[in-house]
Amino acid sequence: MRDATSSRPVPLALYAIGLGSNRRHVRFGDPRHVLMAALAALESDDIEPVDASPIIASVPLGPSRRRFANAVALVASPLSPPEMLGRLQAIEAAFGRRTGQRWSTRTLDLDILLWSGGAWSDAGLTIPHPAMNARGFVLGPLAAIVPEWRHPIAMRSVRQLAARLIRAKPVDPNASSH
Ligand code: A4P
Ligand code: MG
Repeated sequence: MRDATSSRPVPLALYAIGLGSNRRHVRFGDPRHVLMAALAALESDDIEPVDASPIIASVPLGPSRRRFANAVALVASPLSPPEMLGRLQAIEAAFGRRTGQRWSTRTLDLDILLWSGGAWSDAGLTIPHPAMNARGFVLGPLAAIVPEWRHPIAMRSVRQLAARLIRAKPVDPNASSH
């Protein structure tokens, strides 16, 4: 990837993106297939897929009763965190995500979990994702692809955070995979 105004390479950042779905898509099918389509949709001129976790099935956290499919993608990009959030929201919209009700059933939810620049906080965006350390459906897939990535606030690796969560919840219903 190069800066359009010069031949200098633009520095790339790594992002870990959390994907979730618990609603069928009219074209792509069940939530697992929605995530497969979303992983493909992430790739663009300035978003380069690096790795992707297995897709797991997880019980819903919160009021929704439908099971989720969850996964994590690792991508490299010159985009800033707000630019990346804008891209993710455009992809969510293209998948027909309903907005308005928090934690409602959704076709596609894309969250920025971690960024190689460390922490980011503004009115519309917080990185690391504030809830990630308490969620097996995030830490499990994340540990499958970037176990050594150090959470910049907890100062622990993803592997350590995942192990700590499993110890805290010995029977983790979100650990099951397809
Ligand atoms: N926002 C702030 N930080 C971030 C970030 N790091 N990544 C802002 C993405 N967005 C971020 O999010 C609301 C606003 O958060 C965005 O406009 C953005 O500016 P949203 O995705 O529009 O709304 P939401 O997803 O309904 O709310 P929230 O709080 O993000 O919900 P979560 O935490 O994403 O939880 N159970 C299972 N098993 N699996 C799931 O994937 N997901 C949820 C949703 C609930 N239960 C689940 C799952
Ligand atoms: Mg979200």
